[in-house]
Amino acid sequence: MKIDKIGIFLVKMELKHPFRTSFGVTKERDVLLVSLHSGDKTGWGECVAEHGPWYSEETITSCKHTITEYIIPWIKKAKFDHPKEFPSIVQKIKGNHMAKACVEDAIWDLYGKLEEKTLRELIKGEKKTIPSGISLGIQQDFETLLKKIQNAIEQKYKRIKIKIEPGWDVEIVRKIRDKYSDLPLMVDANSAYRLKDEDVFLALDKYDLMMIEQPLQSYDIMDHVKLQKKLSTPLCLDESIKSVDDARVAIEYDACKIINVKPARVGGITETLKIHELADLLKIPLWCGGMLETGIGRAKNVAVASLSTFTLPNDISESARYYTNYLIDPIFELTENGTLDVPSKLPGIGVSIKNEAIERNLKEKLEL
Ligand code: OSB
Ligand code: MG
Repeated sequence: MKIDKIGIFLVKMELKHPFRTSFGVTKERDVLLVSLHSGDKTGWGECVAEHGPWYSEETITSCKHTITEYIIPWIKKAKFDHPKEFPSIVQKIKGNHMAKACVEDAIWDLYGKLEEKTLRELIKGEKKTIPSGISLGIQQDFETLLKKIQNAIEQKYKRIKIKIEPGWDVEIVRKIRDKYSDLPLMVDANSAYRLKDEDVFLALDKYDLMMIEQPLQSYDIMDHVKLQKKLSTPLCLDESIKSVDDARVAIEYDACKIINVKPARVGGITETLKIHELADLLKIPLWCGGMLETGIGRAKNVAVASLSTFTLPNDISESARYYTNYLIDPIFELTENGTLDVPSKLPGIGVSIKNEAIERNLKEKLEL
């Protein structure tokens, strides 16, 4: 693949509502976008890192540094024909998965455009529509959460995930279950607890949750093993799984029964495909997580969620959920069945990029 020109864009995206998790509140995101140009074709990637190192070690500033100082100069020098060769080009860079994934995404998109194939076709995703779930942040009070749940049910989201933290957990779930006894419901702690807090999870175990996501610290695999043994509710790991090897260890030791795959967390689409193969072999259900992506990252996630092992509802909501400034056309809209259509008309990620929407909120632009 011949890359003639590379663009880096830092775009300010204001969220419609603050999104609160156990590790902090997000009101706006500075989104880093990478564009790779070959002839008249352009591939796009979105970096999902946050402002601070709360969800993982990476930040938007560390990603910009790693991308501009290392990844871009290295891919400019390298000769490669297929996006699957990208991980070997950047192999010497330890970690920095979100930085790598952003550039790898742009390479896949560009490759799709050059080959005139959709990303779903390139990765052999089987589904043409994907089930959509919604992730609801921690709210100021239960009434506000209840309204958001009611709206999500009316919109036909296939499952509701609520964020939990100490003080906003068992009682909240009990009150939701009082009102909605059969609602497909799950919780995500973003590592807010330790094994000594197991009583919280023993209590949650009674509420027929689909799963409990990332209750303990990301490095506490053995503590997740101990906790899973005491629960009938499946544990799902998010932050703990940074590679196919992490997935193999977690599954082998029974630290979880389900994996939330975020392609950016594991370093890109190529590593995601390895986790898909492992999950297929071991019959582990997957779903695609989200990081408050704009349409660019969302379109990539939708294609990934079309893989056959991604059987559970994904944290991929419709475009209107977080932002009003749409970077893509067409936007993703929830169908009456609570699904999103996997783009099939345009190659690559299957959506057009609206340059004027990027320009509107541009904070910085680099050409490399
Ligand atoms: O843990 O899944 C998470 C958002 C930011 C950081 C971490 C997480 C989340 C979400 C939102 O839950 C998922 C989404 O709708 O994009
Ligand atoms: Mg999570």
